[in-house]
Amino acid sequence: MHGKTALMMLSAAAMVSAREAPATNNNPVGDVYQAVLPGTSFFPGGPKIQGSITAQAGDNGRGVKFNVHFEGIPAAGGPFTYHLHLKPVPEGGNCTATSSHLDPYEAGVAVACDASNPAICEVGDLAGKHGKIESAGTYDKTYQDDYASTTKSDAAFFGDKSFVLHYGGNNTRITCANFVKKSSGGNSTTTPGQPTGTGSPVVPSTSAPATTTSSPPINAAGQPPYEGLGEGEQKE
Ligand SMILES: [Cu+2]
Repeated sequence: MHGKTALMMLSAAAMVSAREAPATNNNPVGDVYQAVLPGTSFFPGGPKIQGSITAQAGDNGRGVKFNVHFEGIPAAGGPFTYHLHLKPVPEGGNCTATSSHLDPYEAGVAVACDASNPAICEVGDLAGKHGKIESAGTYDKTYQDDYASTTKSDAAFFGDKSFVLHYGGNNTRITCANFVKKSSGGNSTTTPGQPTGTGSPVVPSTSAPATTTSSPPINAAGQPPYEGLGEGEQKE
């Protein structure tokens, strides 16, 4: 009896050998990635599901905020799952070519993803961590994922990869799409409130009348005008 208990403890210890995914930080705020479904089925006669996943860094660069929007979810075949996959969809839309799930810490699927302990899940198992698609029609969900990354050098980066939407029962791939970068936050590495200027206070006093009317006075605190650069050009 004692031997059996020890054996059970040993095998339990062996089961937790997979590395937990670390939370990601310092993801570039303002970089937006989006994957838009083609609106066709990957296999003949399949459901034509439309929609997209939009993703960007969470608050203060912590993790990633996902906005998931699907339309045309069928009434049968659920609950549907979707994941970040390792490879992009090639020209022609072959969802099989996207390989397996994004799983840089080798969580695998032997131990089921547990939404209450998402660090043990595959990074790419978004449905496992944040919910499968349970009902027909339109699906809308926004959530924070602490383990995915929009930092190119991070192992959990998915911005050059894809996602795949599957049937629930047999895991068949229904449709897939590539993430593309939609906008850049720029080099916004400056922190607010850092010391301004090194030289003499050249900012005119408030009594000086402005001669240009195009830009409103936004700088009553006396910051050098060049501090404001970078806010104007946001389209890329
Ligand atoms: Cu998948």
